[in-house]
Amino acid sequence: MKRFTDYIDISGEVLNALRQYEPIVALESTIISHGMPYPDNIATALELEQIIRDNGATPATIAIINGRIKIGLSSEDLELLAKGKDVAKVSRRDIPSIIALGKTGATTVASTMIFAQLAGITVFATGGIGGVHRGAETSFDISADLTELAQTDVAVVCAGVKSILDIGKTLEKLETLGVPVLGYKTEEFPSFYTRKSGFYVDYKVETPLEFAMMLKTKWDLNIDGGVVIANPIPVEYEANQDIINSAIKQAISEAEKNHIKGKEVTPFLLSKVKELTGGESLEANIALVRNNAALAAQIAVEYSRLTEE
Ligand code: PSU
Ligand code: MN
Repeated sequence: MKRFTDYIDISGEVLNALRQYEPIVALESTIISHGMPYPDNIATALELEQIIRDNGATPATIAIINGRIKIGLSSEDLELLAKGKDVAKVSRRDIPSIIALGKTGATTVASTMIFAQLAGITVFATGGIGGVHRGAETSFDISADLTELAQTDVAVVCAGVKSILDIGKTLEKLETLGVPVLGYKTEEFPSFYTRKSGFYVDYKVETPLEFAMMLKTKWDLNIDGGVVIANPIPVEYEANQDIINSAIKQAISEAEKNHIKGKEVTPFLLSKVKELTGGESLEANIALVRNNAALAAQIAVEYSRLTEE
């Protein structure tokens, strides 16, 4: 009989950290293959790993390479994902096909959470999570990231959700699913490129230790599922709200015109917004993921201190 470990390759660096119960931070790979252009994506991927090390934790970038789940990627793996040829976008439901057929895929928030949990990693840094799309009342387009957050025990550090989504409905859905939405030094839920959204988090949290205490409490009580940790983009990197909003409007109307459906919707909107806003959005995007990697590492350090006793 095959066990789940037979499907997974863990890098030496990550394996070492797991064996010593040292803090680890998971990173997704869709952000590399579908989220940023080459070569900014590979440079950012490597930089995020270094930021995590500099903050006292071990980075574990996750993907499926030739049908193997990989936790901790080599520079060749990262290069392959960054060039993005024949790289599938893998959410929960894509996992069995991509693995069984020996293909290569980049993991979304949902699938990165699944693999992080299998490997025993509890903190994960990304840019933005998926959510409820605008017009979901007719399209039913709601990201599988939300149902994953309801059941998989991983804390996801993000800069909120992009306003390609309906932020209010996304927060309502997270409430229904019982997912805590916590803000780092903020009462307002951030909207990725900017610090504001007009919507609020459940609790404002002041320190990485407080986050770690909340995670420990949740999982000690067997309340399954993850947590959204919303970390606003640093002020100096905030993008121009009007430019972003008009790009998003145009991207959504082009998606409708072109009848984009299913898993293509998010990558289509992201690349249109990128195209329409040029360097402005890319620079903000890189700055916010760096900020998230640092906070995630600090939370992982506190969480492993709390749980080693
Ligand atoms: N939002 C972003 N950048 C991203 C994504 C979302 O601002 O790169 C990616 C993440 O990997 C996320 C996925 O998990 O898109 C959600 O896709 P979907 O909406 O198809 O579930
Ligand atoms: Mn969708």
